Amino acid sequence: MKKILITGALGQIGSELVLKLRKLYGADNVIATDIRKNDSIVVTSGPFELLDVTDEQKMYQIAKKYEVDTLIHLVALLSATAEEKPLLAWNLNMGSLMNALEVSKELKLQLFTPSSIGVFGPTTPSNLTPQDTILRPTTMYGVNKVSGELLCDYYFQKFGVDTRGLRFPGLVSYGTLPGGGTTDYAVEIFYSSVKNQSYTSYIDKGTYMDMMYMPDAIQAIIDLMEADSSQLIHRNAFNVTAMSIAPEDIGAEIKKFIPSFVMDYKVDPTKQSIAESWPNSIDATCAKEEWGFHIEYDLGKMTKDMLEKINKNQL
Ligand code: AKB
Repeated sequence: MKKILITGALGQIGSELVLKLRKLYGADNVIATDIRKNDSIVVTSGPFELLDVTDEQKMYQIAKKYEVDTLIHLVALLSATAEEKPLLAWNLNMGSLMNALEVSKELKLQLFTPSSIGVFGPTTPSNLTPQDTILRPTTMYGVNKVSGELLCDYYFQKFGVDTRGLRFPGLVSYGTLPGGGTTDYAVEIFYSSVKNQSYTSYIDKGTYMDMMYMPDAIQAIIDLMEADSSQLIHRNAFNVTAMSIAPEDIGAEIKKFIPSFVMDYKVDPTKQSIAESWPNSIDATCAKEEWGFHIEYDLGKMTKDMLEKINKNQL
């Protein structure tokens, strides 16, 4: 039985992952932490501790107190915010990962931390981007994520820490909203379509990026963490994706459910240039072969579910 500590538990991934893991492994075996506290079900349905991830000692103390064997480190400043505050991004993203790696080394924990399609850059092949390819990102977030992958490999090779990671594409979800990402438009568009029957996209039409629906992302984390270590060649970190789409593709799908939906564009130059430096589509073959990565949601199924859930939540 696993005992898991999660950082950034109130964020977009954490708030759904905590609940799923508590169902799977028992509420008491999933310790949620975040820098803030609220009255959500994540806080009330099992152990919760306040944790500033830049405080290594506190991270160590909580991990030791609960005798966890696994650390899922989710805290990160995303791409658009990191471009505005590069120094803060470096200090938070890299400092907190070093703390997670050190705590994992000391306490012999398995460690998962997300990487991102942000590791790729303008010189990376942009269609069906392979697992092993050029990693020369032009964003601070990308620099952080490439450095993070290398550090996780280093701790595995040098100290035997069982590090694992996924290069997530944009994640679409109806629970907690993402913040500060380039791909956030793919979540905003659903809320705006239900509320206003319209959406102004800050990403230009024809800009393709990979996306994935949150239930598939959560399942991928669980499957990767459960996978036999000896089968993993890539570890840090696997390409995973469910769809390669442009804003107008989501718009067309929404229109099937909301015929009055209209879309226009007011491009944000910073976010657009980040999006253009990322691949159009990535290849997840290694994840499929090494630990059985699979998805349940394509664009059509995701759109139907998102609109149903948002409508239900608004009742
Ligand atoms: C972002 O847009 O920054 C993230 C990511 C793709 O890592 N959603």
